[in-house]
Amino acid sequence: MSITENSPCKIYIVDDDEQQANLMQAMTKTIQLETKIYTSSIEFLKVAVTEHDIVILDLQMPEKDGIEIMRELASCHKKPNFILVSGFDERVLHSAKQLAESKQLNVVSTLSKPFKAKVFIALIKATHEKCLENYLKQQNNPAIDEDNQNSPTIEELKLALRKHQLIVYFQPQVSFNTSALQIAEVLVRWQHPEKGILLPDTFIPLAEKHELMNLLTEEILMLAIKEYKKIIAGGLDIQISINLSAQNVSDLSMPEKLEGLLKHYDIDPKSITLEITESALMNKVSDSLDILNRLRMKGFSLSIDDFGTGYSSLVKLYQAPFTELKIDRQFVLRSVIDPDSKAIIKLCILLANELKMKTVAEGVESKEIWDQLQSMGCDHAQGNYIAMPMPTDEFILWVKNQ
Ligand code: G
Ligand code: G
Ligand code: MN
Repeated sequence: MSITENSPCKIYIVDDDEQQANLMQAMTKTIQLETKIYTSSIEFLKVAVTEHDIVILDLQMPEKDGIEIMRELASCHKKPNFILVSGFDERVLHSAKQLAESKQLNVVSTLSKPFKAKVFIALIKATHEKCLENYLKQQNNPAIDEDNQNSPTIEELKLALRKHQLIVYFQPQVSFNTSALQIAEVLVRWQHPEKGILLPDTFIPLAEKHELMNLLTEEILMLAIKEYKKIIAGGLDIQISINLSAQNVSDLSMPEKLEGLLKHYDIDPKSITLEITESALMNKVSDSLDILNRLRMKGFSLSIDDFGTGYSSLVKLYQAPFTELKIDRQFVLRSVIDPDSKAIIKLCILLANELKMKTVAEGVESKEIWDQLQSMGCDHAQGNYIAMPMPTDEFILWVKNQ
């Protein structure tokens, strides 16, 4: 049996044990998914796999083992979605997964042999749906393609700042308990005259590299304040959260500047949460603590963003006066298919509760994820299941329709 040649998300089974491979193929067949089997790892390495494909990979194989396969694929920038299978114990699978992730390879899940058909089928089904969805998303929005040859230059970005081409969207965060809207995150977009709406991933790293983040953040703050004023004028009583980058938390005068700006527009810092990524705290620790403490004293709430993806220690989390912990979407998205992600979320919530911090899950994309995180005691949800990021007018309408 071969997979449909034109399927955008192909499924490969790479296992030297023919019987085991046939069994897995028969299981996926029950949900109408075709697969292609490779019992030779060397043969498999010749395949042009894409980032949308799924590779069910046995770790233990004679010619080249699973770890070698992942290394070779990573070295030629082939990054499919792996499901690792092994007869070894869980720890081996777990560390193989860590290794893969250190090479920026995506391991969707791991399975110890023998596994239950039901578990395997559910995993393949969920993974296939997710891959297909990502493929469609990329088709509809080529700007998120990392290899996009069309990526903007720093000169274009500087011009965009001068011509005020940046805009802000709002994405609601609601309470898991009451579904009530609490706060909206401000997310920047670039309304490019030719390329359309560009996402921050295409220009924030560029701005960071060229030390343009302070200028960019000033512009975003101005936009956020103006739009927030419109939201308040629209009769809504909500708060907003704004993202800061590492370069913003190294300027010692930033808390005073920000306070002055808000005073000018008659906005109470208590209505504003500042989101700072874990990796931003890696810089000069004493400076960032100085800045964060003064921001907190002025009344701002502070959120640690993308928690779990950086390298910050528990000590740092304890030292900095954060009021909120945002669980990174990579864990949230996988919480319903990957027990390790679920375990990490559990720990994040426990830790946040101990430190009297609020928890926010980002990437709540489905009812399944909502139910999962709700049952785990997370406080607030943000994600496409609730609403996508929206321009101000659309956001106000959305709130009024709730
Ligand atoms: O929608 P989303 O693609 O908006 O955002 C992608 C990433 O870009 C997020 O992780 C977010 O933290 C970051 N980002 C979005 N808006 C801003 C912003 O205004 N400032 C900074 N520093 N980062 C932002
Ligand atoms: O700054 P931060 O990483 O918190 O920004 C949130 C990011 O998550 C934005 O890029 C936003 O577009 C994205 N996002 C929000 N909801 C969802 C979701 O349900 N699924 C996915 N994949 N991304 C989401
Ligand atoms: Mn954020």
